[in-house]
Amino acid sequence: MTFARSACPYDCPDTCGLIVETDGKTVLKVKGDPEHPVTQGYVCRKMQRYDLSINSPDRLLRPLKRTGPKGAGKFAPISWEDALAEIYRNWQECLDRHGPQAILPFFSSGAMSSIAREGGASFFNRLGASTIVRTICAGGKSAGWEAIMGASGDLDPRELADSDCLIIWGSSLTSTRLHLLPIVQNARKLGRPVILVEAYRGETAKHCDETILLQPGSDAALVLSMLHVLKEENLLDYAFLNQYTLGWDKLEATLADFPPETAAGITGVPAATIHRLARLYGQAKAPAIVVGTGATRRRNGAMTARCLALLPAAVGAWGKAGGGMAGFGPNAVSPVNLKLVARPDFRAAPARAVNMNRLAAALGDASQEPPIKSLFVFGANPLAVGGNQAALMRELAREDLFTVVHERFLTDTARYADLLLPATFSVEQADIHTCYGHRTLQISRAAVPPPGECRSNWNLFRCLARVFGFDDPHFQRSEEEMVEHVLANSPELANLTSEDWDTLRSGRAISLPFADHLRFATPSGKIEIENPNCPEPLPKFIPPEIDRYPLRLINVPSAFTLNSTFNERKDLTAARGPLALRLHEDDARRRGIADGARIVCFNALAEVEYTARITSDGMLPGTVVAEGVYPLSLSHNGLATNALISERLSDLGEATTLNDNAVEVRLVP
Ligand SMILES: Nc1nc2c(c(=O)[nH]1)N[C@H]1C(S)=C(S)[C@@H](COP(=O)(O)OP(=O)(O)OC[C@H]3O[C@@H](n4cnc5c(=O)[nH]c(N)nc54)[C@H](O)[C@@H]3O)O[C@H]1N2
Ligand SMILES: Nc1nc2c(c(=O)[nH]1)N[C@H]1C(S)=C(S)[C@@H](COP(=O)(O)OP(=O)(O)OC[C@H]3O[C@@H](n4cnc5c(=O)[nH]c(N)nc54)[C@H](O)[C@@H]3O)O[C@H]1N2
Ligand code: SF4
Ligand SMILES: [Mo]
Repeated sequence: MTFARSACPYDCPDTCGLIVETDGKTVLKVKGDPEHPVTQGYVCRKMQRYDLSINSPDRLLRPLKRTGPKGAGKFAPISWEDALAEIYRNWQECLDRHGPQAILPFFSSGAMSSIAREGGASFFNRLGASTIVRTICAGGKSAGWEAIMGASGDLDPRELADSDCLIIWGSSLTSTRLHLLPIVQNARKLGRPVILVEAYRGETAKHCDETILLQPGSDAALVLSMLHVLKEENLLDYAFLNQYTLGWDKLEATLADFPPETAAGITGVPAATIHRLARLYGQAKAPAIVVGTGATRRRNGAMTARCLALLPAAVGAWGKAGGGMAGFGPNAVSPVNLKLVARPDFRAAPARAVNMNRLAAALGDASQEPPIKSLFVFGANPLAVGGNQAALMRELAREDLFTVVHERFLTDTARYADLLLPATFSVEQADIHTCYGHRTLQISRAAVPPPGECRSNWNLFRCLARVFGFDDPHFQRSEEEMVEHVLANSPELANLTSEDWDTLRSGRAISLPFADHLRFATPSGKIEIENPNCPEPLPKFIPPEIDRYPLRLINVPSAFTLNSTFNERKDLTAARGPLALRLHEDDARRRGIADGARIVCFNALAEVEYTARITSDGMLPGTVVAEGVYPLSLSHNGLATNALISERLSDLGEATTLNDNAVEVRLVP
């Protein structure tokens, strides 16, 4: 038996350290690494049986070529050489007839490690293909943060141990930020208040003193009203505001519009609760807010993030140990130079940028020059996670679209592939693991060889580079060589000690210094409350738009899956239960819906069937909640929640508006 160190590769803020037990050929067990400085040996329930995913009988082990209609999932084996030759033939024809921009790569966050995630970009940059705008996750939140805070790093969760008041703002952290839970529990043990501000009362609420439920999309009104109270009660830190911010006076003049009585009507939060929350926050010595992403996946999402960032500035929290904000990312800049992997310099000319949230629209737009004739998907499952699922399904079924998918399982998207190429798991390749939740960095080496004919992302792109005759030394590097190349040429690592390097090379994670929370990486060096470069120079409340459907649909991550990843695990999907929609009892009663009933949720885009789950206090009336991303094989009527999601983009950042969709619900007769 051998042991190897590794890291969880998934799109999760924790990037847990792992210990992989193998017999040299196969993975026997995966455990948490007790030596990891943050995750300390504990991993979530999804990864406690990572071996079941790695050794799954459903894993794709050899290249496959489609033999049935698109979507039917019928394939026959093909050799790698033939598959690569087919890609070459098809793309050469594409290049001749339409030029390289008729080819669109779609990649996202299936594997977050640096080379697996970014390496493919270098190939497509060299090819001159269209680019993909990757804003399906937190693009609105980041754009809002940057508009006011610049590229400043926020709190590493470890810093929260010093905070005397925690507000969890729209985060289901028992699912998505598990390693914050001990910090939350410890704060409560010490008698420090922990308040949850949410549109949905899920598991996280059980770990907080109080849950304040609001109407989805009304967060900015709550923030401005809290500021109104803080001003009235002399709880603003003018010394901090004068020294470290720009534009406060103008913002302050707008607060008169948000007395708690007015904000109560907008948010659904009682005026007395707003008063109490503002006082609690303003009177704390070092208050901290942990911001999830849910509230910012909206048409007013970036503005919501900008408004949230006003709170720690207004009370001078950034100046106090443990005070400030977490959830936007503690890395001011990436610790490793990802340009060395993605090679933007390979691009000879700027290319068309296609927004990943608008894939159905982009594929369907025959008038664009050139139209998209080939789609190459890796590390992503757009049919399951994007918007307008029914339209995307129609586009993917098009015979004239040559689709290649590099995957580990027969996902919803993979079923539409012309060629389906087998991908590795993280434990079968070398890579660098940065972390977007805390300031750690780790490298990992292959613990076992790839099974069957699986190839890692990087090895696949090296093969494609060879077939296309791209002989730049970049494509000659093995994964291990790429790891070394990137580590040796990342300026952010220049100050590592020799002890750090030893730790890193031993496969353990190192901790990097926390950001300096009084250095703001904006053009002025101050928190830019007023930003003249934004279409709206001042933060404000933008009311959620009214739609002709009466209910607001929001999406909540499931503890049993990670977006569409882990849907291959029957142990996890069985525990998660059927595709369900959670409704308030008032909304259910009005529609004659009982708990467990089969219902249809619909809007102008689609009709999706769910099992009804009724709660008396899970949300305010008017909100409905879908938890988790379900594969179509587990849907009731061949469509899942993402069929109800529009392709609209956020106010700044061209990001997803996943949580900004109106629907109606009726009983299935
Ligand atoms: N188990 C598990 N872990 C995951 C994931 C998963 O799917 N499952 N996803 C991973 C990914 S890709 C990401 S980006 C991260 C973070 O994943 P995110 O999807 O950003 O999840 P959270 O940060 O928990 O934020 C979601 C919360 O926002 C709330 N919310 C929705 N709308 C509003 C609103 O208008 N106002 C307020 N106040 N709250 C609202 C929802 O009720 C929900 O509890 O987690 C990662 N980790
Ligand atoms: N309804 C709803 N929709 C959502 C969300 C939600 O909470 N609810 N969350 C949204 C968010 S925050 C995000 S970030 C997106 C995520 O959407 P995606 O980035 O598409 O992520 P996943 O759904 O996890 O799919 C990742 C795929 O990559 C594959 N994969 C994993 N590792 C590798 C690898 O090394 N190589 C290759 N080639 N493939 C690999 C996995 O098998 C999996 O099928 O979804 C968004 N969509
Ligand atoms: S999904 Fe998140 S919590 Fe679970 S092991 Fe991976 S990094 Fe850790
Ligand atoms: Mo995400």
